[in-house]
Order: sequence, then structure tokens, then C-alpha cells
Amino acid sequence: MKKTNLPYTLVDLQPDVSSFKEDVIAGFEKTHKALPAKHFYDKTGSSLFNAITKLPEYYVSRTEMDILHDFGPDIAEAIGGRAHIIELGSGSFDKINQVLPFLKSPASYKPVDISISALQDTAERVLERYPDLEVTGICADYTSTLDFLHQDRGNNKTICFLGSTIGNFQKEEAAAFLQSLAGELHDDGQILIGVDLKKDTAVLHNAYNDPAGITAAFNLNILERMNKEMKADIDSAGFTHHAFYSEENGRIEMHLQSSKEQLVSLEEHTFHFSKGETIHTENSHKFSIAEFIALAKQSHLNVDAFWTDEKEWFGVFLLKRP
Ligand code: SAH
Ligand code: AVI
Repeated sequence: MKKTNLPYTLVDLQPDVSSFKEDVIAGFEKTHKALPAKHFYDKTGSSLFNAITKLPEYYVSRTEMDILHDFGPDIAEAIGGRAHIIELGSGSFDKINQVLPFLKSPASYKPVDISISALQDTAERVLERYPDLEVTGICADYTSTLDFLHQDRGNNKTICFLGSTIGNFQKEEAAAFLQSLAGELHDDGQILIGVDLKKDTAVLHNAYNDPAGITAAFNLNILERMNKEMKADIDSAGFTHHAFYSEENGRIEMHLQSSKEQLVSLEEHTFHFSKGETIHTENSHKFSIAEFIALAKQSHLNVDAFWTDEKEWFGVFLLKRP
């Protein structure tokens, strides 16, 4: 569906509420209860994520923005002129606003996000700043469809996937996803991707356990979303935020831990939680540079260039087809 009373085209492929409900029921039926992290991002979830990006402990966004700024001219040179930018999981305007000012006459910008509020805000702000840019907002789940990536050859198709959102995929799914992006590239196309790198465990731990409790609120909001959008009676005070770094899996795991034995009803289902049982809500994988280069290779992509900060906490990689 296209809505035309906006200063830009909005393609609305937003999954309907039934897919959220199905995922929640299926996730709660698992032996180890789990939810897909994409469901964090309703309007409240998107604004809580924006608040996370400004936390002193959450070095991720700040470090990537610094790299995009400091190496902006090099990145723009590597991307080339008249690029058609498609940004997956665009989130707020702040990130792409570190890329667009450096690019040579970008031809179009397509933000893609499952969160309609974040998408509309970004599309509007990009247009305010770049009134001549052709902007098409796509509200979609990129794990369900990539049809919006189909474009003709010779278009300098540039897929931006920033923020280390690739880390939220399971390792095998990350390779399959990158491979499907690679399949949409032509010889002149490329992927600009942000990747959070391995580092001291304490730094990682603190980034997901901020003392202000914003990450906890982001995690717990998924329960509030269930209460709003499903027939659910969850007392979010009965759950606590639990985030830790798993050395074995090279990832931060976020869970919601039941602080007591309790029953939760969702639609016509009732689920039992024992005290201490968790709902696994997110994985955030961290890579070494070599691990990410190997992942790109496994996905039939070459690393054409990459840029990091001085501490090598974060990497921005430019991937091309071999
Ligand atoms: N790229 C931004 C935002 C990162 S947060 C930044 O670097 O700051 C992750 C973003 O991806 C959110 O805006 C969320 O709504 C979106 N997202 C997560 N899973 C998605 C999916 N499956 N399909 C589309 N968008 C998704
Ligand atoms: C979007 N994504 C890369 C963030 C991350 O770090 O995994 C989401 C997030 N979860 C907790 N804090 C931020």
C-alpha cells in the first residue's frame, strides 16, 4: 500500500499484529522461552533505543558515528557518486545524517524499518535537510521480504546496514542474510555495514547494564507491548532485565527473568514461569575483524575497505561482490 498524502512515498509492508502474536505464542512454547528482537521496536521501543544510543555506557552508536564522521570523505569516495542508498533498520535520522553530508550527489534514499514511527520521523527529517533527494520510506520486516532491493543494474545500489544490527542475527542467519543481500547487488553495488567488535568484557557488560536503567526499560517494554497489543495480563514488575556477555558464543545475551513463580495469560494460552526462568529476548554478537571478514567471505562478499576507531571497538566495512 502506498500513502500519497506525504512529501515522500511510503510503502507500507508493516507486518500485522497477528505475526507479533504468533511469534510470542511460539516463543513462549519453546523449552527455553524466547522472543525475536525485532519486536522490541514499537513507538516506545524505538524511542527507548534512541535514549540508549545517547548513554555514556553505550559506546556502540557514538563510536560508529565518529568513524562515519572521521572517515566520511574516504567512505564517500569508496561509495562513489549518484548512489541509491537503501538503509536497512534505519532507526533515527542521526546515523544516516553522518553519511549523507559526505556523499557525492546521492540519487535516492530508501530507509527500511519495521517501526513505522522511526521510519516516518527519519524520512521527514532527511527531506527537511535534503529537499531534492528522492525519498521512499519502506515499512517492512527485512527478514520476510527484500523485494524492495530489486533495482536495475548501473545504479550504484548502496545498502547501508549500520548500528551492528547484523549482530542481532544468529551466526548462521547472519551469513544467510548477507548472502541474500549479496544476491541483490550488481557489479557497481556495495554494502556499508557497521559491526561491533570484541573488547573487554566489562565494557560490553556496562553497555547493556546502564545504571539509569534505560536498557532494562527497553527490554521490559516488550512485555508492555504484549499487554497493549495482545490479550495479555503480564505484570512487568514480575520480571527483571538480565544481560551478560557469553564468551563461548561471543555475544551479549539479553533476557527477562521471572522474579517469582507465576502464570501469564496470552490470548487463550496460559504459560507457567518458574522463579528465575528467563525469556531470551536478544543476542548481540561481537566480532573480531578476522571473524567478520570470514563471515563476509562465507556470504560470497569481499571486504573492499574497512574503517575502525583507535581502540578498534567498532568497524565499518564496505562489502562488494567478488
Ligand atoms: N541503524 C540504526 C538503528 C539500529 S536499532 C542505528 O544504527 O542507530 C535497529 C533498527 O532496526 C530499529 O530501528 C528497528 O526498528 C529495526 N529493525 C529491527 N529488526 C528489523 C527487521 N526485521 N526488519 C526491519 N527493521 C528492523
Ligand atoms: C540494534 N542493536 C544492534 C542493539 C544492540 O546493541 O544489539 C540493540 C540494543 N539492545 C540493547 N541495547 C541496544
